[in-house]
Amino acid sequence: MKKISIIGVPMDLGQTRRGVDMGPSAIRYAGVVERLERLNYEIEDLGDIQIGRAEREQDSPVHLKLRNLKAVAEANEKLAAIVDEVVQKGHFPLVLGGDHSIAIGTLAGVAKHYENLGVIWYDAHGDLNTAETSPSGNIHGMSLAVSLGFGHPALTMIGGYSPKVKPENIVIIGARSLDEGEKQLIKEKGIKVYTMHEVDRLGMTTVMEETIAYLKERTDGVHLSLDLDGLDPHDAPGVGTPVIGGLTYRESHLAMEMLAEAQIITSAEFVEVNPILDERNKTASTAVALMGSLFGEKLV
Ligand code: EXY
Ligand code: MN
Ligand code: MN
Ligand code: MN
Repeated sequence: MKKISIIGVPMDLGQTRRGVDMGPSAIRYAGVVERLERLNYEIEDLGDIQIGRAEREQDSPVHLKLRNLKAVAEANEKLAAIVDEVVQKGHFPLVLGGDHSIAIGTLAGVAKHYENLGVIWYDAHGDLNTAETSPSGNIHGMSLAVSLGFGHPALTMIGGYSPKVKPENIVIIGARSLDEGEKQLIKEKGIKVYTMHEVDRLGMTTVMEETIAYLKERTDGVHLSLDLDGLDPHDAPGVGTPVIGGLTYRESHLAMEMLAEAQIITSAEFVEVNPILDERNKTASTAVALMGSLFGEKLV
């Protein structure tokens, strides 16, 4: 039987809205353990990683460009070590966020186990900023760039190595809010992106068929980093940086079902669930429903 280890990361220091630290709790309340047990997985819930405190501007010279750098780096080091152990013992790491800065630690823990780790970045955003290009100084908008080796060494060197992932092994799906510096990095590095424009034109079936074929050809494992703001705010209102015109609940289910069928996903994280901004835990429940599909739930 396949074993899944759940790791909660109540991180909110990678951005400025309160409440995303309660994401792991909300996802557990929405029944993640029961849902996956029903699919005959053995679940080990490792609880939550401890997160430090918000820093003050006067205590950190880079605070305005890299908010809470020290605390974010420390938490991600911890996360990387735990994820590393989980992969080592042959379990599937399922990380619950927390803001998207935690992808830095997840990828640091996972990537060393693969020659060519693939990454699906399901997100309204690219998270490809550096301190120089970021309009906000929020590290959750930098996590993919950091994993590519771009950014402050306190972040890029988490886990003791860099980079974690190669640009040609990444597929971004659902993008509709990219900053200038991010667009430039995408072009320069040739990162594969299905913006909402391509999703609209091709349809989710083709997007996923192409994504799966592309990653199968070049990678030996695939990490799914699913930011709930990739979905339309109508379906996932409980996120800190909503962007209209997103992926629907149905499109997202289809994507997860096709990934389950292709059996390519080797680790996953679901991030940016903010219960304070949510409507009756809808976004956490959506996350759990998508996890159900990702792990093989069928309608009949
Ligand atoms: N691109 C903007 C920034 O870097 O500040 C917004 C980033 C939002 C990141 C969200 C979680 O995916
Ligand atoms: Mn075991
Ligand atoms: Mn994100
Ligand atoms: Mn996002």
